[in-house]
Amino acid sequence: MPVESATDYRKRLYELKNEIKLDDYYGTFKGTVLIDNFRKEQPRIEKFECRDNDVWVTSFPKSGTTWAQEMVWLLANNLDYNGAKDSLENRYTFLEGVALAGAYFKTKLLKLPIPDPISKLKKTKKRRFIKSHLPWDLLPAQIREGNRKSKIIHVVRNPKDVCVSFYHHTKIFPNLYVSMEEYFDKFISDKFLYSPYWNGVLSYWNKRHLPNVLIIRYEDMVNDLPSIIHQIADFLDTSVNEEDMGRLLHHLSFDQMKNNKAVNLEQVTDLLKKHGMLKAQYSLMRKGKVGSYKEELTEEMISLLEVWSEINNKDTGLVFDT
Ligand code: PPS
Repeated sequence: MPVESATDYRKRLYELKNEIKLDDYYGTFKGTVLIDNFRKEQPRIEKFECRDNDVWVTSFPKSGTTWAQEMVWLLANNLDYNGAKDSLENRYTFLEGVALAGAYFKTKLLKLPIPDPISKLKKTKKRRFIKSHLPWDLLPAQIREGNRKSKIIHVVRNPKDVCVSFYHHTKIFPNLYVSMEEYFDKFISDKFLYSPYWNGVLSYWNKRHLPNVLIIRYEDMVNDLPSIIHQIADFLDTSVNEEDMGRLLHHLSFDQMKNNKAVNLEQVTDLLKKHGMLKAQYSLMRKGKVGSYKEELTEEMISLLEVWSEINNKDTGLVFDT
């Protein structure tokens, strides 16, 4: 890109930062944009009692969390495919879920009973599996201060594909679903749910040296899933033989995951459909590719994302193979 246009894009980013305001249902928590409802939850999460054998799967939304969750759960549970027929929502507790989507669905969807995640986790006797999209700075104090050996697997994905995937995900949140252009401006000016993307990702990347933190890349999962499976298995003190590997790869393939009701969010989307709340065609397993952003973002959007990434990801050592 010629230098003068990079300068133009920087200028545009700066303008957008000033122009775009936070929607009024949002609040900012240690710099992260979340539904204001999180205010009640934050002190409880801060004080949450972790256990050494807890397993966390964390990510910025749309980074391949569900895929990683299924892989991690199976590896940590002796490849119990029968147990994996239970929904992922039951097998994992979404730490901040009630404060975000929960509050919305609960009131709108005929008082759907969504259990309080923290009370549920306190009562759980078995090994606990926890999902969160919170950045490192908003995790419980015991994790941040290194008082527990809980294992944290953090998934990262290149921001261009995340940006597009997140846009499509907003179809299940009618109050967030706007045009791509409007959404894009919010995302790139760090005014969208869970923004800033770069803080979310780098807050974990900077902890990658900790023995209880493992960072995996979505792009590596797409390109070489067996290596990632071995890496996670090692991290969880287990192993996978050749025979097991074949079945696991098949189970985790895009087509299988897309048709697997225990992981594809169909139970939620069916409910939304039933209540006329799904505003457009939605599938959690949408494309499952690296680089599908090219089909939907304009050249200008791509250049803005590149300049934005250059500014925010300078000298961090984190690279995405796109
Ligand atoms: S969420 O809602 O934040 O939990 O979404 P998340 O699970 O993090 O990300 C959804 C994207 O992951 C893709 N995905 C897969 N890709 C390849 N193979 C498999 N098996 C797979 N499972 C999920 C999914 O398709 C979403 O990406 P997009 O680009 O939207 O297709």
